Amino acid sequence: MRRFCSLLLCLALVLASALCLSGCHGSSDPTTSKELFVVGFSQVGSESDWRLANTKSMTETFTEDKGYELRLENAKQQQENQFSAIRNFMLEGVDCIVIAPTIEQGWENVLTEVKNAGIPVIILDRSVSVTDSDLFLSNFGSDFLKQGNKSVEWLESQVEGTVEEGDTLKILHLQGTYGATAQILRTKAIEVGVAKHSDWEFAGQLYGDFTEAKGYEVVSDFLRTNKDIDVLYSENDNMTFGAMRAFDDYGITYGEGGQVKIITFDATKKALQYCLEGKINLCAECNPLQGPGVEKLICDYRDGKEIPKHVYAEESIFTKDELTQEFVDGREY
Ligand code: GYE
Repeated sequence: MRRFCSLLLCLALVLASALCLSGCHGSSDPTTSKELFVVGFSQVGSESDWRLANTKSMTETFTEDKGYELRLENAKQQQENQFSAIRNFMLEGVDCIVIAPTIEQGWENVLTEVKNAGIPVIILDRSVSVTDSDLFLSNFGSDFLKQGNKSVEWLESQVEGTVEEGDTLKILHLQGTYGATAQILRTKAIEVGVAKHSDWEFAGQLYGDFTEAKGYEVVSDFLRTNKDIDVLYSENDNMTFGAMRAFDDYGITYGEGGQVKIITFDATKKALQYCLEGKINLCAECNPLQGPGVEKLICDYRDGKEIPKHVYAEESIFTKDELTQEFVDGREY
């Protein structure tokens, strides 16, 4: 009887540890590092508030008490740094690699190496342009074209019938990192908008690399020779903040009742606050809280379930009318 009991106990233990290893929702023992599921995460950088919130979401999701070890590498916006981080992850034999790619091109080789090493890859936030879609399990991110199209539609609704005969609507376009999906598709939306309306034109298209410092620098330079702007279409909040400081320096008014209408992407807390105060006209949301979604994909993969190739977050656009102080205060990022 005793023997039978200890046999049962052994069986129960084996079963429990198997569940710990494969079940994503149960907790495994954090003291036995062997049981942790190791995720190598190659992050773009720390260029924006959006990015910081995205990194935080990942570190708060993949915790030891939930059975994970997250190895985070900051690429400082350099694709080369991502390649070496990923090759190190392979050498270390991590269980899964999550990549937030800086730009779309150039991934074929390194992803083939990872595939040959048998390590699953999840692409986060932006996308990669590869011919073999088996090089990654899934792409969890945002529909950047939809964000751009919604913003352009909003602009159409605002300016329709307001541009005088013989005049044009002058749009200053601040662009993010060239070649990044967020840049390519937000740019596409406004370029299509400008091509569609004979009375819209670009006052300028400036390279802001998604940072506040660069946004301030290039808009300041621009304003030195040209102040004839009706709209700022800025591909992220931080570049917008930089542009707003440049407008302030030159005494150019913006927002509600101002000279320049501002459209910004991300809708982080600070931008929403400005929107509520009437300093920004439109915030197109881009949700950085992607950790839980990535974890769900990893769980499903470990459970042998079918994984969708693309998962897009639900996102909306905000004007002052959709906002309350309570909503802005409750914003997590
Ligand atoms: O809009 C920007 C960040 O790829 C969605 O990158 C991301 C963009 C985001 O630096 O703030």
